[in-house]
Amino acid sequence: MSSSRRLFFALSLPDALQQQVIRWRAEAFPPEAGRPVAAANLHLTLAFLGDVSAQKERALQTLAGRIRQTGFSVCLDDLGHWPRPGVVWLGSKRAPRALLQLAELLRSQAARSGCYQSPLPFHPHITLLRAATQPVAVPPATPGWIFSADHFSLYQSAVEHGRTRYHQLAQWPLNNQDNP
Ligand code: 2AM
Repeated sequence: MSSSRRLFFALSLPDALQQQVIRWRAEAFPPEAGRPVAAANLHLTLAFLGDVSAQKERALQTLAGRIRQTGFSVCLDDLGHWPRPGVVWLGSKRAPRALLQLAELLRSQAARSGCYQSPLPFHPHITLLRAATQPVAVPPATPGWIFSADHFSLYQSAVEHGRTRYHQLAQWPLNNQDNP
């Protein structure tokens, strides 16, 4: 039996923000806009790893644990639609430099460990709707939600009873912004 797991590094959303986002989504988007991502599955992917062996997972966790990076605030003030994957996403007009640096580090560690990394530029986003065929006709929430990222996590993506579930496997702190 294979012991590989489908993994990704991500930022989670604080519970209160998660609830605000799903309430807004329910009001702003009609049912035909797409299939809503479950509240517990809302996250911002930093690096997608694909199917990873237990040995490679251990190595990637060790590397992640060595990262010393300052925490940062993310302003969710942008909204868009990607027709090809059919997703509506929430993002940031100006992603903080520290977020881009963290993702870049995790993605380069993943690439060096043999995990394929897409050549497309990294665009930090939270997928809100899948199977979304229409462009969004909804403005982003104003003035935008802000959340503080004080840790990042490793998740396993699993399909259980036909539904995608994300399980947090580990998390690592990001340093206090006032005391890097
Ligand atoms: P998405 O939300 O834009 O679909 C878990 O599947 C997470 O990893 C999701 O956030 C998903 O991004 C991302 N992901 C899934 N497959 C991917 C791939 N082949 N390349 C990059 N990211 C991927």
